[in-house]
Amino acid sequence: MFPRKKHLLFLIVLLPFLAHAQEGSQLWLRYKPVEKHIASQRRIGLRDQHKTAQLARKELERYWSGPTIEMHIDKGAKRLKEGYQIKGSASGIHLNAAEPIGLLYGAYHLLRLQETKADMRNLFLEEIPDYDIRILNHWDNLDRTVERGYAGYSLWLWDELPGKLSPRYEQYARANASIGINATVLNNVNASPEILTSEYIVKVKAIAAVFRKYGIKVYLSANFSAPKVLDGLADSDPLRKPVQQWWETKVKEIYQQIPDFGGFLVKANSEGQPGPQDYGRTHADGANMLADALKPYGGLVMWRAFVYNPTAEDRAKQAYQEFVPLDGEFRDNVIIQIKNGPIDFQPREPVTPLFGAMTHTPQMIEFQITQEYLGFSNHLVYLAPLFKETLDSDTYANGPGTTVARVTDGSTFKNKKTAISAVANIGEDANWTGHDFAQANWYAFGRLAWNHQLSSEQIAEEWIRQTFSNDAQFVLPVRQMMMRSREVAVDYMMPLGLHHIFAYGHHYGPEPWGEMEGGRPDWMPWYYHNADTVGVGFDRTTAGSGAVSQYKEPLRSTFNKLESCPENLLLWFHHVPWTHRMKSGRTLWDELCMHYDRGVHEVRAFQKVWDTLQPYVDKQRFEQVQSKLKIQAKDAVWWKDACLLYFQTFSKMPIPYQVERPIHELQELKKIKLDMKHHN
Ligand code: GCW
Repeated sequence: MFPRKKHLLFLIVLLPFLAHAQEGSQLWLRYKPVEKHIASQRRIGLRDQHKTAQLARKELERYWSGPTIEMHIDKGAKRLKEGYQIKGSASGIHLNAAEPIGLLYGAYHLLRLQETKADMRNLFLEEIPDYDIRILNHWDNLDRTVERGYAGYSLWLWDELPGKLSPRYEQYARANASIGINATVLNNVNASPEILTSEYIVKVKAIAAVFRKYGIKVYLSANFSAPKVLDGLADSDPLRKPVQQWWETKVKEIYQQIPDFGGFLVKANSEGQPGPQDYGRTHADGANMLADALKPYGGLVMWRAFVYNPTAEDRAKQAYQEFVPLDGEFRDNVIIQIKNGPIDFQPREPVTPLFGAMTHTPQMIEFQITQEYLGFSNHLVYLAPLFKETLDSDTYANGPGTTVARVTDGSTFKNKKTAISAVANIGEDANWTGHDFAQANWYAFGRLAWNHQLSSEQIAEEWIRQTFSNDAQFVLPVRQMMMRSREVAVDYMMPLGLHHIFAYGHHYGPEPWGEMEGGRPDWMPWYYHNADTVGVGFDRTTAGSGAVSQYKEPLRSTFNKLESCPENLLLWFHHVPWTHRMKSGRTLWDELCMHYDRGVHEVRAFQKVWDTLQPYVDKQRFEQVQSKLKIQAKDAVWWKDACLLYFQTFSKMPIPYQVERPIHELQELKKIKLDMKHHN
């Protein structure tokens, strides 16, 4: 019995939409077109003809099922910046902004309220973004591999550009605009100079043109030795006229093609990248040369403080030592980009002492959304709590309350331009981020970049409701799972302040015993855990490396004393005896075992939670997440057994008998060498 002709037609039309919705490709933007009869009963009023304003109107025209909306631009309302005001009731809504992009952000805010079934009876809200520049950093190479990327190859199809524009460029721009992200760096900070050739500038121009109506500016990572490598100059010394002129000419060419180009992100004299120090110059000399070239066009230099060298000095101290002496020497269109922690995006780090130490230089946070040290796209780890932990960390830069958020959002040091950044987790996988739940981390970064006072819970709930379901039976357990997931990952990977004990190179899985012949000590796990028969941990107190002295009081004294140091950072700042009594009364060794064991059991609990929610999720995404949780559960046991069996060779203490027994042999674990060439 063949299906009737009209059923066949119905299926052909509907199927792609259904399949489309199931693979996660729509992210949090699963709006349904509003029915004709509803649309005909309301008006989306707008006079302004600007493309971005018209785009806002079109989004509302297509998806808004509420009352009439009058949209208005008031150029005088400068204090709104890119923000907006929404006032209204069941009879009608007024959406006002100072700029067209504010209307677009306001439109997505209204659609978010609609999709999350928020109470819209009495709307009076005003949103002004906390940061002027809210920027993603793509560590995408021109060969389309993505450094530390786990969602497939890079979105940017360089070979087809500028002639062919992938539809994903606009989908990417729309997703970012819906969460207020207004800038992006297209290429890896380990930058190929080639991106600055005329051929690539024309390609970048084509992408920038797609992004423009969504309010997104394009930046590029610039390789400091481009003058020499691209055009054969004798050197790239920032104090030499020919080099300065090369950059002035190059910048002029870029702005001829891309009038609203954002500027350069620069990784210099770090991990082998070229930079001004190659010529005996300072970071300020290098950054200021680029800043001067960009100044006439309003361009910015985002100069990275991720610098460290294999010296006898504690790696955690080196960025501070290099940059604090330069405070105040940078041009006003230079912003120093600083990772949230002193080492490198670990599951937990103390706040970088640099934040707040430089009171005359604008600083921007660099978070990592891609999970280089948090299980790639295999582990469910919701990062908003990590981002908030940094944002809310008090630096005491200007007395108590000078949190990292306040130091970087301009409210403490009145910076002219403020910015916040994160390394993207986006690739060409159908669901954009590899793991369906990794989408929440892209979303969370955008929402916190817009408003750093939002709570991790609220952001999780918004994302769950738009991406999966508004049913409380689904929302609550999933929100709880997401809210626990970062601590769970810390527990089964590196609890109590342990850090950098993962596998060499690709960084996936445990290797606390790691040793690379001739490798740099500061790339070796033992450099960080210093396990011996007495105890474990890195002594960064005044009696040790002295890194604590880079913090303002009372942080310095708090971290310096074993009894006052927060236990979740204990082994970051102290070398602690295995028999040390923790606050729980357990020895350090028992406490360590308890954390690893708890991590394993909580991942298993995630599996159970997710399985009970099968009725609420489309089949494909349910099974995708279920499979990832199996990997995560296996990996948690791998981490627990590797670390406990390895550290036990030093502690020589029994694993507490209530802890699940190891199922691996340490010798076998030491033989594991994952082949992940394209992840290096
Ligand atoms: O996190 C580390 C990564 C490198 C990265 C570097 C950086 C882009 O292992 O892959 O290089 O830091 O932040 O520059």
